[in-house]
Amino acid sequence: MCHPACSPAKLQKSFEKWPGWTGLHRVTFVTFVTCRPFSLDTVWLNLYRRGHARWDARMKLIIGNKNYSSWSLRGWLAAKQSGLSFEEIVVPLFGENWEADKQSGQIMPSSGKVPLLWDEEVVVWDSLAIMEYLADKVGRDRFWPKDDVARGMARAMVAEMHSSFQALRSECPMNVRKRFDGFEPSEACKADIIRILGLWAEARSRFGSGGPFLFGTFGAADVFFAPVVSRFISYQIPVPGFAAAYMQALWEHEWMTGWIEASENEEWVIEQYETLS
Ligand SMILES: N[C@@H](CCC(=O)N[C@@H](CS)C(=O)NCC(=O)O)C(=O)O
Repeated sequence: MCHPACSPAKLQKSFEKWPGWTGLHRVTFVTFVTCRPFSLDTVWLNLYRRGHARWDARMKLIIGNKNYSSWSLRGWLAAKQSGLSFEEIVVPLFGENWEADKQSGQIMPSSGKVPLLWDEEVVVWDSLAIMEYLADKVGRDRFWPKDDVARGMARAMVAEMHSSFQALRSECPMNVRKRFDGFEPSEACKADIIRILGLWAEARSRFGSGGPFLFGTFGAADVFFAPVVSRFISYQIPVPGFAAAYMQALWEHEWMTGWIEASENEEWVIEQYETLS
């Protein structure tokens, strides 16, 4: 982060006339005092420029249990990908206080669904809306491929994930820490799995040369398919080698390892998601 010789006030003054940084994610400077290099995340530069940077004004992300809440994982990964600082508030789904929690001011705007993002007076719910709100705030390139063709496909894949794959979602609820033996998918669930593997294969082969993720570097499509990777692991879905390699890269991503560890440490158990339906 910032070198001590470089105060927030000085930075704000320097950058208030700047048109903004998009595309670049980190910028390196050299201090005049010590000639030592230091780098800043462009998200912070843009926030200074807009005069919004206040050390105590962190966004709040309301999520459900990390072990079970797949939409929360998407919202949380999107918040991580934004590079912005946020406070996470975990509300246990279907726990003894769930009905009361749903009525609380912080969850009410979504009518009782998580995730929700509070950014001062702004409230955004629904994982896709949260990701798009954050992309508006920090720049599209942080989430989406720059290339039009790749971005078109990434957007379509994310939209399809958000609206489809009902059989997979209902037969294989996310349960990060669990491994189920003997899962037999229905024909509809098999079709969902085959469709997803086809999408992954196309993204990886056409656009994945820059890294191990769907479109090379980690982005919006990985945010949205992360819970599917968790489901494929939990329900021991056989997958071809390219998909296994992608799943391993995602599972070993540092944000995922943090989420997995937190899931394993949660004490809440939702019985209906602990057995095969
Ligand atoms: N389309 C919403 C779905 C949100 C959703 O269904 N969240 C689940 C948890 S994964 C929830 O809050 N369930 C509580 C309930 O239905 O009462 C999104 O993308 O965020």
